[in-house]
Order: sequence, then C-alpha cells, then structure tokens
Amino acid sequence: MNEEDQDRFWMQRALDLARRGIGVSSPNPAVGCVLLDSAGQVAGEGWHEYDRFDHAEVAALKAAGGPIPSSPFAEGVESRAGSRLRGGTAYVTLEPCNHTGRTGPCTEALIAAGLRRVVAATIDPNPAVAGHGLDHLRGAGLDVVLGPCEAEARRLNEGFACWSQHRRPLVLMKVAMTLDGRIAPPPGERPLREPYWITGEASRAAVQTLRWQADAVLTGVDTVLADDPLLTDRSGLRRRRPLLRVVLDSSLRLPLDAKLVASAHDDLVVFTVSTDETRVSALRQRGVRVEVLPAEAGVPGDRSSSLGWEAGVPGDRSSSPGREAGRVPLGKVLDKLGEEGILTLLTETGPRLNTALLTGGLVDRVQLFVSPQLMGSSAVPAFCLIAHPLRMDKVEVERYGDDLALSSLLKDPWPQTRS
Ligand code: AOF
Ligand code: ZN
Repeated sequence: MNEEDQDRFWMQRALDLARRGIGVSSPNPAVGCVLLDSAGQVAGEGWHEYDRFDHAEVAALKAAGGPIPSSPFAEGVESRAGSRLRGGTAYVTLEPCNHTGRTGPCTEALIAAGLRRVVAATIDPNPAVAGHGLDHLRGAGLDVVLGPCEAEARRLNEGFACWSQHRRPLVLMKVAMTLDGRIAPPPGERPLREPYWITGEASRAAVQTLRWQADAVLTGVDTVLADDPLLTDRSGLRRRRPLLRVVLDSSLRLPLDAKLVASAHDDLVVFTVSTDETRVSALRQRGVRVEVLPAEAGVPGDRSSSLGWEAGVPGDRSSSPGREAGRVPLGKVLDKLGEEGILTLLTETGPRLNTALLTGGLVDRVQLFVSPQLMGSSAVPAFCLIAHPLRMDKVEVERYGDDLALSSLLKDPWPQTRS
C-alpha cells in the first residue's frame, strides 16, 4: 500500500470512530482520531462526546498512555504516552483545534506527544480554528496532510459547519411523497388526526435515523391537525439531548389534546405570532414552551389556496381566524434555534411550509423518499407554487424496499477554501 492508500485506510477507521459521536457530540462536531506509533501500529483511538469533554485527539492520547492532565498538556503526554508515540502519526477527521474552549488546544497535546505527522480529513469550519490549527502544527515542524476522505468527513458534520459559521442550524428538508409529488390523498378521503403512510417500513426506519442525527424536528400546525404526529426519535439509538420538537403555529390552533402536547416533556416549543394569552397559558400549563415572535407579512409563493386540494382541510386559510395576523418569521425561528445550540433541523411538514422554506432559500439539504405510486392531482401536493424551479445536484440515491431516497445538498455549508 502506498502512503495515500494508507492514509485513506486509517482515516476510514477514524471516521468509524467519529460516527460513535453522532447523537452525543452536538453542539460540538463528531470527530474521530487514530494514533499510530512509529512502527505503524495502532497506539490509541478516540472520539469526541460532548459530556466527556475530551476532544477525539485527547481521548486517543489517553487511550495510548493513560490520563493526561488538562493543563499543562506537555508534561502529562510526555511522561505517559510520549515515548510510544514519538515519531508516530495522528489521523483526525477534523483539523485539531488550537484554542482553549471547554478544553485545551489539541495541537499542543499532539506536539507534546512527539508525533511526527498529522493527517486531517478536513479543516475545522469554526472561524476560531479554520486552518490555524494546521498552521500551528506545521510551525512546530510536523508534517501535515489535509484532505484524505474529505467528502465523507464533511458529510458527517454538515450541521456543525453551518452552525459554527452562521449560528443557524442546517435545514434538512425531508419529504415522503408519491411519484407524482403527493403527500396524502385528497382531504375527505382519509381519516384525519392519524398519520397517513406514503412510504414503506424501510423508509420510515430511515426517517427515524434522520431524527436521531438531528437536534430538532420542525413541523407546521396544518400537519399536526391532519396527522396528529408524535415526532419523537424512536430509533433506539443513544442521544445526549432529547430531540427538540418545534411547531410553527401563527394563530395557535394546536389542539390541547394533540399527541405532541400530551407527550411534551421539556422538548416541545411552539413558535407563534399570536398574542392570545388564554391559548398561550393553556399550552404553557401543559409543559409546552411558547415563543411569541413579531409577525412577518405573507411569504412569496405561498398562494396555494387556489389549487383545490385545500377544501375541507382543518383550519383552511379562508375559514380560519388569525391567518391575516401574518406568518411566523422563519429566519428568526432559525436564529432562536441556533442560539440554543441546535446544529441540524429536520423538517417534516406540509405544502405551505415546505414551499415557504424553499422560497425563502432556507433549505440546505433535501431528502426525498419517493414511493412508486400515483395519487392524481386532487391529492395533497408536497409543494405549492415554487417561485424558482428547484434542481437537485450530485444526488445520492438509496433504495428502501420499493421506495427510492434522493438526497442532495442545495447549499454547501462548508468553506470552499483549503488551508
Ligand atoms: C478537535 N477535536 O474532537 C473536537 C473539536 O469548547 P471545546 O474545547 O470543546 O471546543 C469546541 C470546539 O473545538 C468546536 O467548536 C470545534 O471547533 C472544535 N472541536 N476539535 O480538535 C475534537 N470536537
Ligand atoms: Zn481539540
């Protein structure tokens, strides 16, 4: 194996370790690290979990040689792990940090261990690091290689890349639809207040995985009225914070007996522009967090009522009071979720909100689950009138039973420059 192949081989191992951090590293990135000694043998492995504080590099150094005092790094590493690692190589899925946050700089720990070479899959998009970690290692005389398995490493931390630069979550729009772009039969031809499944079981299990990977899930009150969803993470996989369930409800139509409300446990937030104190306090009494935002005027492209499928939908705009009060400002919702350390927001909504999010240019990645069936034009569409046609690029295609899943990045959150 030449050196490039070896670098990719060990980086794949580091990526496997990094994946152990999914669900437990946010609001930090999921990072993995493999340390080789000078003979090319694995000396230590580690990954980052937020509650354990240690970054992947420090976790691996500890695995290689026992505990490392957080400060000063040099002493601890030198005495315990240093001899074995001298002349060795570190494989890290993200550029090592060189700043002091909750923990000390990983660059110093690696240098102190006597490593000769550091291979990083990608730069750290955090503006506090962004290339400086690698510069610091080079300055200390280490060989630095950047780029093996970069695409995979970036795919793993898209949410972190978005949030660390813009303090807004990455928006992942999930839609489960028919081949003709429908998400439910015409209103009146299905029982209301229970979910209607378009896709098969395998796709639905994949959606549970998406919820596990996300910090929050967003829906609109229309979807709650139609489906009465629970929106919990039932993947059974480990996570450190409950999935935050977010409902946009401009005029507070969320029924008090909705499953979402009944199951609220510090994990349900409703964003509204309504100042109806009675509704607000009824929800708050049931453990629902209600955030009242200033209203935004109508969203461009949201002119769906002429399409016909809305007749009979609960809360149809023509008959519902409070609609004219304006819309929940989507950008402000994202800012607020960003402040709370939400890195990835999964959306599972209906046509109006899907359209508003797309038209507002707020969607970063789309994931469409397509079921091989046709429902016809009277069924509920996934999208309303879209101002600018959307074309997916570099599509990842997966198959779940008879369904197809198409995933595509609309806006790459990663900085384009390499250090
Ligand atoms: C690494 N290795 O395993 C991780 C890194 O507050 P702190 O000290 O935990 O620092 C958090 C920042 O460190 C985070 O924003 C990101 O830039 C970087 N994460 N860096 O070298 C790791 N998780
Ligand atoms: Zn670090």
